Amino acid sequence: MREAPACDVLPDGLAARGTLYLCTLKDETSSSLCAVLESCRLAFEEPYPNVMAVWFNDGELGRFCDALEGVLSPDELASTRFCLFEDFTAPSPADLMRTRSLELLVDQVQGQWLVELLRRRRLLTYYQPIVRVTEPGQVFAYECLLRGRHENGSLIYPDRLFDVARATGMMVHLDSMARLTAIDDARRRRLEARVFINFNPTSIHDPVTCLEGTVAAARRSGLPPEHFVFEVVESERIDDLERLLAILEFYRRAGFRVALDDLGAGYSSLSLLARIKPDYVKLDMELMRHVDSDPYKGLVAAKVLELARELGIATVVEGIETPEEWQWAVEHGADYAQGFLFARPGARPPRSTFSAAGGDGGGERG
Ligand code: G
Ligand code: MN
Repeated sequence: MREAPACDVLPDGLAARGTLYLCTLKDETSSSLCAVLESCRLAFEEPYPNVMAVWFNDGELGRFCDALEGVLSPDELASTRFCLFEDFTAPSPADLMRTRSLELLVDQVQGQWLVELLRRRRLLTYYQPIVRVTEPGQVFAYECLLRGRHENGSLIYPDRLFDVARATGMMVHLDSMARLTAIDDARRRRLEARVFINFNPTSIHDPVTCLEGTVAAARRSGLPPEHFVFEVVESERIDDLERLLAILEFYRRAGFRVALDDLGAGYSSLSLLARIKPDYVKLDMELMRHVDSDPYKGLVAAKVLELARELGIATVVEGIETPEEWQWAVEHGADYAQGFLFARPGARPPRSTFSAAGGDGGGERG
């Protein structure tokens, strides 16, 4: 297990030049490694069988790790050990304690890319409207969706950002910076509508220090706290309910609202709904897809809406793509809706392009 990282301090970068020692279990792995080293034109020698000393300079570690992809199997990556030195001296016996799996080096090198991205704040917010089900032409709120930007300007999608962050132990950093980016952007745009901001509680070890930055940014924004709704994502990964409750309590005490995201997806459990009593619950798009024509989904979704109503929790149906799905939401008393039917996410907060009167769903209002 990695140690809990500090939320606001980015991990140190890797040495730019030095010596990399590699030690493999098998001769075949060594041969594959030598081939990769040669293809990268790295200078190396084999002081012992299956031990390689590699001299690297600026950028070469990155090229080496990229070149490993698809050459070494995951098992080989995991079983090969490495040790890194910032100079060109030979290791001492004490350095045996410092060897780690090559898998981790690849993670760290990938993480370098993310460290740079975060340092240079190459993150931006996309917006997707959330509408009142009975007034689908009016924007009630926006969900803030994270995007990264490559140096060449092309977009990086959140799945990729979060995969790398998870693999490199940088979830706290990415998640916290995503929240700050969303809050600052909302402030700059003086958004009148509420903003829903995703947050990943699995990345928070200490709510007070980790969330202080978020609370301070929201206060600085001058927007009222109830303007911000924090959506708990990946609730299926939450193994410590007490900690989650403490985090939500912290947000609420600061005047924010909270939502439970993706209910009905994966393992996201109904019991969480009753335990955490969020202000909003979002029904996952997987559950809503063809909800109007799939009797099983229709029944489950209707029951979730009923339960939320009894608990006094506002409901948001996600991923609405067709007038029929929207119509179902009207008939079953969902409060709010989000989805491509109304608008796709955009860099500038989009309007809703679907209205009850103009929609080809018939235009009746429930
Ligand atoms: O899990 P969460 O609610 O944060 O998911 C938001 C994601 O869902 C965004 O990436 C957004 O692009 C996508 N999304 C939003 N509305 C729709 C929709 O109607 N259909 C599909 N397929 N994806 C959607
Ligand atoms: Mn969400």
